[in-house]
Amino acid sequence: METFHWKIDRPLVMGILNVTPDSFSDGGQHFDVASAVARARQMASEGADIIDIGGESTRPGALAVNVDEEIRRVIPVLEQISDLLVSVDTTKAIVAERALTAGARIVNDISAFQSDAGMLPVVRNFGAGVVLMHRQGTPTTMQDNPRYADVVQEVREFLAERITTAVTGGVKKSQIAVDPGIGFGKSVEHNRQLLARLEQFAALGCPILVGASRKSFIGQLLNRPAAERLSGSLATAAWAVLHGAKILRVHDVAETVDVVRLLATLRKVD
Ligand code: YH5
Repeated sequence: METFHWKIDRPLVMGILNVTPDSFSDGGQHFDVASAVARARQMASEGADIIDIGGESTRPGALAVNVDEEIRRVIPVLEQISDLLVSVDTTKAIVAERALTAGARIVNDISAFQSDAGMLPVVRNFGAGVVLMHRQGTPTTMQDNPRYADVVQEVREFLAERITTAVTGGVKKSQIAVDPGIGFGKSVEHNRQLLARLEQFAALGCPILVGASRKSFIGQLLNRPAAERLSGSLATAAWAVLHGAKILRVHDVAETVDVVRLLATLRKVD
């Protein structure tokens, strides 16, 4: 397989595809492969550049899922959408390896190679793209009492160190995208600072991914429940693009694609 290199001439939209039982209407342990495939195809038709498939809930307070269950959720769906550009949202090397074998090209590792020592070699050996994200703590405890002296400086230094570790381990810098990890062990003010000073991540020299879609800091800043965060998510997406984001991880693909396209049109001076 050819090595994946991020080559980005316009902001990319990554559509979120959750394949966790709680994201399906029956609410039970059963979920439908066909409806997940249909959702992926719908996002692609709406203009998603990447489909990010995840079988482990990473919401605050969520419990870990075992590897067999994660594989059982992710791989059957992935096998049917391998004609699309797919990233796999996992921290487990075995899940990543199975997903890359089934046609995914990118690993979205919210632990930035810190959960599983096998992950870096898998990314290197498959020549996969990778997203390295900052988080403080683990999903169970991360929102309890997040603390930083300077959140932007700490997150930037962490990501610089993870890039160095990856490159030293044989991953090409051109395979790497970085992510400040909005909502992962951050207060509302920490999230606000990361976005307000997003330009300060450009010096890392890798494309910046922002995942702010529907997250609770938007709800808290606007006093909106989860179902009423579309406007806030789109405003955040526009802000992020204008301040250097190259990949937007979102639930609402059609609306976000409109934002990206309109910004591209407005940028032209001729
Ligand atoms: C991310 O930022 N986020 S999963 C809570 C919400 C809404 C959305 C309370 N995986 C990221 O999407 N991967 C997740 O409402 C991610 N960057 C990357 N690279 C959490 C999520 C969410 C949580």
